[in-house]
Amino acid sequence: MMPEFTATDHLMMTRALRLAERGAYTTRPNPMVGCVIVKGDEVVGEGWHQRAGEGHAEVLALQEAGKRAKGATVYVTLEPCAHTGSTGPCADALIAAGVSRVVAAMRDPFPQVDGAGFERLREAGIEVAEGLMEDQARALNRGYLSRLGRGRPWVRVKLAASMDGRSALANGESKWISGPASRNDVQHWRARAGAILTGAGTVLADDPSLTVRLDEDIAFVPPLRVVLDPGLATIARGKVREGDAPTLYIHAPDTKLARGISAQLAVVPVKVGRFDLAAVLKLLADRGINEVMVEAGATLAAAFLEAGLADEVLLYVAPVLLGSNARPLFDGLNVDHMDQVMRMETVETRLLGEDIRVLLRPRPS
Ligand code: AOF
Ligand code: ZN
Repeated sequence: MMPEFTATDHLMMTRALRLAERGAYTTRPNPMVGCVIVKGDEVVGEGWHQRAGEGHAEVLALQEAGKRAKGATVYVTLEPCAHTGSTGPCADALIAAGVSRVVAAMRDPFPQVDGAGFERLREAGIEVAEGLMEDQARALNRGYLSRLGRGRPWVRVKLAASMDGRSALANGESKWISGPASRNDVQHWRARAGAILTGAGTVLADDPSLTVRLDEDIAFVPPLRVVLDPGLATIARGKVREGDAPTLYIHAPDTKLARGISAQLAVVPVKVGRFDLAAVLKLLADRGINEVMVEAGATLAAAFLEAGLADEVLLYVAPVLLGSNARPLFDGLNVDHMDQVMRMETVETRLLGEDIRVLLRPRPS
């Protein structure tokens, strides 16, 4: 039987979801989790998971609530954990505090939890209701759920285009197509990604740093920079090796690192001169990466889409015309017939200064 939720339940879960979001740049590889404790009609405790290794949302909220947690209702965006990881089981802490009811948005698919948290609470006589605003909770932790459920991160391909759908001039120049609001917006998407992935061609042509540049008061954990470089041709150069963020080079088997250079390396099989992108993503998932942001050239962007491995396209369109000599957004998506056309769904549009940001997802074929 579907549990009935009241307007207050919705309001409090909305609040818990907002709190969870505050961890977007810092909780990885852990999920974002928010918690609100309500006694009567008063909020007596709130918390959100801030960093992997630190306190869980429920524990922080219980600390604030103190004795008032007894007999209270707890709203939490993810099933309370039943395992001892870096911190103790939240289910036990809730039981010890004497709460009466736990409302959770969704089950935690983490193998050591996966229903065991709910079971433990119910065994202790606590009323448990699951599934309130589950869609929103799932959307919040899309990357975490992708890694656990599909064994690969959520992949977001970022692109910047002119109004006529071009990415760069024929000579490769692409600087300053999109405006300052777009460039700042990109920093926030980078901050929430576990990894920012590019190709050797982009390192050579654009020399990107792929670091996060946000206002000083915004805390973030630097994402891993990943360079797909079969022959390790770019290893000794580029801003991509500078700064605080780690850099991982993925190369083809049998490629040797030049003497005197040290770098973080991983090998992935190559098929007809191209990396096996599914293997690249598996490798990143195994390293705890929930979300990957692809910031590469037209060939790699197309390769992710063609392989069915792009979950999202984040497109910034600038009000500028680059003309017919300019380069296309994708190189390698060969479409000759209508039935080969790749159809996408527009999830969201937004005006950023004079640019338009479009978030797209491929339609299931
Ligand atoms: C919760 N509340 O706030 C979070 C949960 O290493 P640990 O101890 O932090 O455990 C990480 C796992 O705990 C993570 O994979 C997920 O299953 C769960 N996260 N659970 O009850 C929280 N962050
Ligand atoms: Zn926990």
